[in-house]
Amino acid sequence: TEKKEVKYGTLTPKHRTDPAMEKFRDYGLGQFIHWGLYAIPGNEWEGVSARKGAAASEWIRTWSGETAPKGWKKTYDNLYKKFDPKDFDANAWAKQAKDMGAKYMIFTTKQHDGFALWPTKYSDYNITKSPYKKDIVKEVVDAYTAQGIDVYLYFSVLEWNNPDYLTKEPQTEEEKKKYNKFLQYTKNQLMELLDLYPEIKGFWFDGTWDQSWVKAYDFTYNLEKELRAKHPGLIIGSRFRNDEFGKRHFDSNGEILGDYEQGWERKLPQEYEWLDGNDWDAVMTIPPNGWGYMKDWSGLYTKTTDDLLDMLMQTVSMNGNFVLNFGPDGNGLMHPEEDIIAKELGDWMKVNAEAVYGVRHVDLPKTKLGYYTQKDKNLGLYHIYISVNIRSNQFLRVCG
Ligand code: JFZ
Repeated sequence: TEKKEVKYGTLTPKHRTDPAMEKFRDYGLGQFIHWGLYAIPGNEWEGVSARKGAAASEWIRTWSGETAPKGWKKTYDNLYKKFDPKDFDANAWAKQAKDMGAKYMIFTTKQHDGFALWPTKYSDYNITKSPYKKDIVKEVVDAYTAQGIDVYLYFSVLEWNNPDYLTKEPQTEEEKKKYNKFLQYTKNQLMELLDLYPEIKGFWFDGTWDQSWVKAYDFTYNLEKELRAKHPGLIIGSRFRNDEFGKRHFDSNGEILGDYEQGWERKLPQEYEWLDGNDWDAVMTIPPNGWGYMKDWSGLYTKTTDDLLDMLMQTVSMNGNFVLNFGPDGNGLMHPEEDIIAKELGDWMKVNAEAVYGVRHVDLPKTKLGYYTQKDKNLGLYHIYISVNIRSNQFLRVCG
């Protein structure tokens, strides 16, 4: 097939071989943390659940209809005045993640509500205006880095309450002016994050689906270049930008945009071939949906440790990283069920880590017993592990 002329296509090779990317490839297991103002309501308000089926708890600001409290959006936007997590201990989080076996973590610097957990110069809607005041992003980056866990920053481009934000492509001169201001603000914040936290390994972008951003391909193309120039080795997923034809994740020639495929969210590929040799991560919630703290898990199917181990092994057997989400509450404590799962995963990882870290896909027919992974193929030490998705069992080692 003929190659299409794409000016704003991919900027990086399909398979980066620099040390930063090789390290990414070996992580196996990661932790996601969604924390922000939504942690205070925990998907309910004054005894009324906003669940509406299984709507995502971090989207509670969009609560509408008969059950929504009066003036809800205003109430939500003022929650920062109550953000004072008295039990927050970044070192305790990092220790737990380490014990669980996470090699990297992704932390929400700013979700769709626009509230920044770091003292950004570019918006007043940030942590310094809360009673807590201190730089939460710094606490997290420092604590995890000290545990040897690589940190990636989640960043939502879209902001629900920013007057300069538009969802549609700007049309009038006034709209263009406003949106350009927003783009500059986004760039400033990203550069600021790289200045403040030079230890970070990458960004996990989100909220990039609106037409305003899609049509800003010239800006986003150059921004990607600038971010990479400022921070050599930076890792960016495929959810950051699109080409001039509006193609997201993959450009119009099917080339991956960014360094790894970022579309595996609460779902896993069935076939290795679907991945087309690209790097990837899978991000997973324990409840069906909902990334931020959800006080009440009753009536929802929540994944068991065995479910998650099965998903972890399926992921690493296909060369992906499995990233498990945690949503701490408004005081900074994990959900009690998350604590249990972290411990159980960690216990399993202590025995079976060899089948998870630095492993690669094995070209063998699938087995119902579990998943194959291999290591050290290049050294002629060819090991195949069969993980069994029952916690009491360990993987079987087959040497060849
Ligand atoms: C986004 C957010 O809206 C959500 O709150 C959470 O942060 C999650 C990790 O990311 O949700 C998405 C984004 C993309 C898809 C699905 C949910 N998608 O591409 O299928």
